[in-house]
Amino acid sequence: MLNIVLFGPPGAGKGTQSNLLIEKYNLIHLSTGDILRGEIAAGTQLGLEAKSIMERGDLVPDKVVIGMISSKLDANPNANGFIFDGFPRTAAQAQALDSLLNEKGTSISRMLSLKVDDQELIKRLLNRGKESGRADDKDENIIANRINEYNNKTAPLKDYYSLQDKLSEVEGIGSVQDIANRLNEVIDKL
Ligand code: B4P
Repeated sequence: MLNIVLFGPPGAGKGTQSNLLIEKYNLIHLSTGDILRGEIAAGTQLGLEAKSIMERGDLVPDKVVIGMISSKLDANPNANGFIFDGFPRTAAQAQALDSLLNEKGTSISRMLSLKVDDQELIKRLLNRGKESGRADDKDENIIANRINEYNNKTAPLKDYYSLQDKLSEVEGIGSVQDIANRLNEVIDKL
């Protein structure tokens, strides 16, 4: 199985690149952000709990997102592999993902980490905010909080995967196709 963690700060291009990778490698896309926004749109209890947390730019509790990923893994027993987009975001999530995959006799193949500077992230997210209406993309203070959450709780996961010799850092500035080519080059060598 090919199991990729697509990693990077908010606005790095994880969602954008995931859409290309799932086509090319026939993988299932698991985006915790998309799943949470789906719950909010459907007005479920989980969505109601997540809405205000996401609008502040904070992370949703580990227990909630780990449960979501666990049920998506169970729902796709014959998958060729998965792209984890926006998950894991904390050490507890990374450990839970390792044990969920281990139970299924598989593991993470590689973490691909997109490198983009803060100025470019802010520009991309404010731009998307104008079109998508996403509350967490409209306000520069909320974007700053998301970047802060990333630096404090999520970026250290690069060490977690590096210690397992599974980290590849990829330049995330350039055209969408150029970045896709860089990611493909790493995956094709696995
Ligand atoms: P996510 O949905 O994961 O949102 P994101 O990190 O902001 O977006 P993404 O990174 O996918 O966007 P992309 O770069 O593709 O999370 C939102 C919130 O959900 C979190 O703040 C948190 O509250 C919650 N959450 C999600 N997962 C969680 C978890 N595991 N644990 C706890 N909480 C969780 O795109 C950004 C923009 O850049 C787009 O407009 C795109 O068109 C543009 N872009 C992409 N590539 C580009 C390029 N090469 N050049 C120029 N622009 C580009």
